[in-house]
Amino acid sequence: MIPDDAKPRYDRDGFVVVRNFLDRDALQLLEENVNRYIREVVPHLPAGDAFYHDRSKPETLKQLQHMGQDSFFDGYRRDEQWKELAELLIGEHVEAQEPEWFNKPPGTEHPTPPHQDNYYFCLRPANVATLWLALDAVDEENGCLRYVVGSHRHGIRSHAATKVLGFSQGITDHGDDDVRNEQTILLEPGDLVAHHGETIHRADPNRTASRHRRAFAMVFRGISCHRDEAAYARYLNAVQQQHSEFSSKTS
Ligand SMILES: O=C(O)CCC(=O)C(=O)O
Repeated sequence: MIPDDAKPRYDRDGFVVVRNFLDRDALQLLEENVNRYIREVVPHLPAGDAFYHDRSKPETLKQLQHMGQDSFFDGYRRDEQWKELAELLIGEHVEAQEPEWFNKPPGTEHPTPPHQDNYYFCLRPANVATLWLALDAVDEENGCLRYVVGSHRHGIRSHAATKVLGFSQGITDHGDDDVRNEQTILLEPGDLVAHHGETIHRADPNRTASRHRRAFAMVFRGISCHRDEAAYARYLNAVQQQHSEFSSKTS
């Protein structure tokens, strides 16, 4: 299931695709729980844990954070299959952050700005990986991920505030060279892509009329990482500012 060359590819490119990471039963169990969470938990969550394109339209739900507040998802952080892949790629014992869910609902202008996850996490060393599992078929039309190949080897680029709720920071000097070196990641439900915390990535909006682009993700950090607290406080400040700008627009 995990390809033999997963680790060398991840080290070289900053990402690796694992086809059929979850079999049918495991995918079904995950989907059932995501659907239950959306139906039963999401309506009671504070705005910071569930982002909508338009809060008055439940079908425009686009991002869930802090899913570990649910006992299924808290336990899922310790799932052996996910942990095994994360440890292989990161090269040390890991711990999982709380699960997240990302959607691009059809007919919404919701791009993912180019960014590096570790600009948000502020972990040193950057022994951190995001494991992102497709729940829908993901392609160029509905907003697949696009990675700048090898970009995890060149450090953190300059970021600044974006206008995209859920992705508060984007790379300021992202340009043609980055786009030329991008690889698009086309996935079927149950396929997974893992990326290094410093790999530059982005995604276009969903241009389809009716297909969602749902994904479930967990971030794993090596136990040797520590957080640069000063950098993290600056990041949290920027997030807070973005959220208050969004709530003053919608209230
Ligand atoms: O789902 C997306 O469009 C972006 C996800 C992402 O940037 C991440 O998981 O690091």
